[in-house]
Amino acid sequence: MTGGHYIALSGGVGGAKLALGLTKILSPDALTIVANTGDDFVHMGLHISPDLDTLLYNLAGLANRSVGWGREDESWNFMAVLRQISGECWFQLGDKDLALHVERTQRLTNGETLSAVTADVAGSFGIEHKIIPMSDDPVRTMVETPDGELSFQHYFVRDKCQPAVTGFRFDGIDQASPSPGFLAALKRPDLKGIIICPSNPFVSIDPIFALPGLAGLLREGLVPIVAVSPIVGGKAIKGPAAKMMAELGMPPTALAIAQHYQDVIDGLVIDHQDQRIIPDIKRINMHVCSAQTVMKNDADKQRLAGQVLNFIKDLPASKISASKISVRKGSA
Ligand code: FO1
Repeated sequence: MTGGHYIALSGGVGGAKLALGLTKILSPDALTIVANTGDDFVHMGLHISPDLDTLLYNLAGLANRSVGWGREDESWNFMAVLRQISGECWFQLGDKDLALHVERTQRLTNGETLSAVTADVAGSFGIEHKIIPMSDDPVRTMVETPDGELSFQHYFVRDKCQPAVTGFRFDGIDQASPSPGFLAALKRPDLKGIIICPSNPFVSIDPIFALPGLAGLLREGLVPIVAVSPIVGGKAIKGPAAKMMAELGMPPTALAIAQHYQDVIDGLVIDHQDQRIIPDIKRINMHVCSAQTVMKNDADKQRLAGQVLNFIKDLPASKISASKISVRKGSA
């Protein structure tokens, strides 16, 4: 693997799989994983950071691999008593998971940054790779529906993604800055590429790109940006991405993903199942390659990570079309 540094942008479940694959190939100094924090919320007085925690648990080998969030070998005594005393039970907090939320809340209340707390927890879990929040400032994804706005976790967990979405708002984004670790990675002279993991584009990736100043930093870096489509064969592997696309009037296809990211990315990795749309993606001036993007085990994750890195290496910055550079010169 030639040297250089890569940034991976990730939400929860799907993104964490590719992030894990990348850690099997890239050394800790060659990779920075940036997690969406738009899903964060304060629940029963506790600051919960679902995408950061999904990444932490996946990289520490502690994740509940079947459910996709939380820890394996969890116990549920806290929830059992909470139910008994008629507490809020729509959001499941395992006993071991709870310790992380209590400790994080305590340290944030004492004035520590989310980056600092995350770095310490990662170290305690034996994780050597950098997992950092997109921002240390509060950003909260609000889901717009015909009946008004919902906080993300109310939409996703309490209401089980049932409400039709009409749009999204990232509350706090105008006052938020990219986290120090994110800024440092973007400014590294050896930065070779940015990888958008197969997470939900609207609620896991768009909040990251919405950070003020990021477009300008992407222009300065001027490195290839590649995304892995979270839509395979017309549906999302997990989560509400395809349902959201349909509700937003977009066909739930990898081509629609290419169009959604069109002004930002230089290349898209799609699944072999979607090879027939390769000409359509090339027609919108985007590089494309197909791979097995459905990751069922660690070997799949590592293989896909290798294919993404090979793809991104073949996209020298000079291939970034003028239109993208102008967009990256965007107002932000
Ligand atoms: N998702 C659920 O569908 N139900 C839950 O009860 C739930 C609890 C939970 C606790 C901690 C945590 O870090 C994540 C949790 N999630 C739960 C997943 C979470 O809502 C999603 O991972 C993200 O917000 C979307 O990726």
